Amino acid sequence: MAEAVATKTKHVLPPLPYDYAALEPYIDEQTMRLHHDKHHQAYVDGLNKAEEGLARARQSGDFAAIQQLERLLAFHGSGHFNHCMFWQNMAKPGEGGGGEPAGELADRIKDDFGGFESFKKHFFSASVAVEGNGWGLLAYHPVANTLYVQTAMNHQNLTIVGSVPLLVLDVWEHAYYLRYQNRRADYVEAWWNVVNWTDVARRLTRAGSTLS
Ligand code: MN3
Repeated sequence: MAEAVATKTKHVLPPLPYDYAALEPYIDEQTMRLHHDKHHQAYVDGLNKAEEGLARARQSGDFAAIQQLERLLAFHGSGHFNHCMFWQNMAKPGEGGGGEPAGELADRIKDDFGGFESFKKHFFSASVAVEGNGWGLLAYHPVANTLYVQTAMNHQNLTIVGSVPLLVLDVWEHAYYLRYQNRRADYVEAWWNVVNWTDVARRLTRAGSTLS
């Protein structure tokens, strides 16, 4: 009897939690449409394709393409999940977007970075300095019980295994080029106006932060 191929629900593109124009003037509507509908969709499709390829390999027992399949899984899987978080990490300016963190998140940032302003400088510098395509991340590591600013080349390279991202900033050119052209620093500076700190704080709690 042939072994059944495990079939999983395909990944789907989640809708934005706000209008395409909600992050204006900091992130423009056209960028959001292309970024969400085209770029993010491509990662969803790529992840589904990688998972299908892996399922076929298991079924046939032919693992000749395993190295490429695992690479595609990491790239498109990280691309998909990073973007899911990125949209949630932002909100309309003045209506959830912007301002400063509060509560435990603010306390942790003070403990681990010396304060919000020094965290911002660290995160800003790391994000602007990403070589080529990548991300700036604020992540919590449950083993170290520490927040780290990290960077990712492409979607995943250079990050610390086991860390839980709380806040991610896409610095691929497709995220800002239409409005900011080559001025990535201007985009990163403007982006603080749309950060949804409530969402970031919720993720810290869910990650099991044990500040005491
Ligand atoms: Mn992107």
